Amino acid sequence: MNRSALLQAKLYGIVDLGYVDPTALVRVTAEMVEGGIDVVQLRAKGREPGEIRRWSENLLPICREAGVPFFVNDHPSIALETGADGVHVGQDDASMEEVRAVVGPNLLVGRSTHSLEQAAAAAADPRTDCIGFGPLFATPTKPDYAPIGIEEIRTVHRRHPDLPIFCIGGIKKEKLPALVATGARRVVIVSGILQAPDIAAYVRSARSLLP
Ligand code: TZP
Ligand code: MG
Repeated sequence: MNRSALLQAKLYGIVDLGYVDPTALVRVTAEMVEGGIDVVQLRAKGREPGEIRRWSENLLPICREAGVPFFVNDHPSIALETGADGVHVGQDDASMEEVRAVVGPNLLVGRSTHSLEQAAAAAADPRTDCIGFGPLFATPTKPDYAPIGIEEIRTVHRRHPDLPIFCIGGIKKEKLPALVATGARRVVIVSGILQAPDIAAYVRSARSLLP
């Protein structure tokens, strides 16, 4: 899996254990894939590494079969050991040097960014394959972060045309037309997807709103 898969990606879904019971992980991931999700991430804050490794092993084949890149949040070694396509790290996680020392040159590495400055720093580092940019709106999924709004979306895309930028935070499908109009090209939706009564239908419909 290389960075071009991320450039083509539009809709990134996170299977977040804050919303999904472990017993439903496989079903939810399969429904996201069925709906046409472009990237899947497993996010399991505060869970045991052994559990995360097992869940990652369970979800990876579903994504692999569909050609969907699979990321593990926060744990470079689990991403490497389970054969995931990538790892996603935050500003307060390991440096890119440390992450690459674990995962090597081939895994995809994503980094959360919360400002134009952080996006520029990530874009300047060729070891970073994609970024999350947000939270755009307040969200219970990441409650401790101030929303950054949508004013900088156009600027961040203009400044970093070759970097896959995924807008994130408080995005529901109803907001997609306005976000696209302000220059967003790729988005992450977490709770909107995971709380939908029909996950595959929600993903399909959100995906269709991203040109
Ligand atoms: N990083 C920035 S906002 C966020 C993360 C993981 C949560 C997005 O979740 P939701 O439910 O789509 O607002
Ligand atoms: Mg993290």
